[in-house]
Amino acid sequence: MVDTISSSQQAIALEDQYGAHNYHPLPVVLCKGEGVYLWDVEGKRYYDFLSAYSAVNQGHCHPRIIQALVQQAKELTLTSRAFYNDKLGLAEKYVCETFGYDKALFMNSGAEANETAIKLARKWGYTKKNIPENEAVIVAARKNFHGRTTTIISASTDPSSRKGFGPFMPGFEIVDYDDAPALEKALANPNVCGLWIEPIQGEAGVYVPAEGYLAAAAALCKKYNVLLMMDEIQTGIARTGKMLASDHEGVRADILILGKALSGGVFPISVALADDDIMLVIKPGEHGSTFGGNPLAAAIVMEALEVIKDERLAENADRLGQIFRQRMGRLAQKTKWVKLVRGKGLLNAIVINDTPESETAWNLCLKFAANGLLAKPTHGNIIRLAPPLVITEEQLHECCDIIEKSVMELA
Ligand code: IF1
Repeated sequence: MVDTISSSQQAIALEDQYGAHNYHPLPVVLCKGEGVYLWDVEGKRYYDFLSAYSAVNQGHCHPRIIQALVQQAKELTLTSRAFYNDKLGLAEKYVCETFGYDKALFMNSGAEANETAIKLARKWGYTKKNIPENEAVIVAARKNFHGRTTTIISASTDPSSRKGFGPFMPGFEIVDYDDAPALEKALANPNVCGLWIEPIQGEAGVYVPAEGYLAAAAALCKKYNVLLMMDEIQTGIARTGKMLASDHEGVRADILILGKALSGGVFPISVALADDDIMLVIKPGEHGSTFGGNPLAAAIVMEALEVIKDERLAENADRLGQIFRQRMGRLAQKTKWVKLVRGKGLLNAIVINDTPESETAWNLCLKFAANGLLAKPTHGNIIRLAPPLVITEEQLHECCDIIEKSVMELA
């Protein structure tokens, strides 16, 4: 017999008793989402300023994407790749034409798409760059976040991602992010097959590199015959005011890694995109997953990306992001609590003027929630602020008012 939830505390108690304690959520229990809004089980409405970490760029339960899901779900959801299906080829063509690559390899989670990129880069290194077998090196950035598998955390510099999970995968070298000279030194190693970076470091606190860094990194990759593996899982799909954050500098990755908003938060879909000379190093039977490339995901991803284009969400993110940073900049002038605002498009963060160990950012997010807006600190004193890209200017101002009111309520 299936129980139902009748109160927030009942839901929280159930998760506490029966669920792994691998998260520390805000004490909010959500039961409905529509556009920029979420409702808790008591019926309170919130503005969503996290967007499921940029998976819900199209807004919660976008009707066109839900329609695509429901329609396909009634026909065929999964065949495995032992056979063809009538949607995957269409979705592969669609994403290749949208992002300008020869081929796509669909997976499910962002971590799996990153793992795919690692395997592609390594195998390309052995077969095309003549790196000695098992000696390929991938250069990653300090403070990166690419997912939570044991290989991916082998390249992490965050103790909370790594501690207690060794031994780690060899073949990763760390360089400071946003430091082109350090990058040149690392890429000069002939055993380096890939440079694996985010165009903006999301989890590190929405750290935007200096203008020109991405272009310099791309040029160094070309100079040293290294694949640029760009993780746009959080920054892609219009979040930063362009279809890809790399587009702000006209940079084209050799391996483009996408996830999250590929489905508008409706279904786990991720993809690695590359041209033939890279993608075809993986032969039949060497990589894949049960659900990777399923017809349901294929139907959803085409509609989810059509919505991004039809509703001009990149343009909206660009325009409203500027207004948002202006409002937050003015707030920083008025209060000791907000040190600065940074970001691009509608991927922004405020840095709270307290130590990372302090509870201030957490307490401020509790005040946001009491005042009808949901956000959560990244590391310590940094609060990521990222609404669905369908937000209107009027709603954005209302949210800035909530943020301002909440900050002023801090002691
Ligand atoms: C959690 C962080 C954000 C990502 C980038 C790959 C992945 C992510 C740039 C992996 C996923 C999510 C994971 C989620 C919280 C969230 C997160 F706090 F973990 F670091 F956004 F910053 N590359 N980010 O941001 O994709 O396997 O999750 O589909 O793990 O708590 P995934």
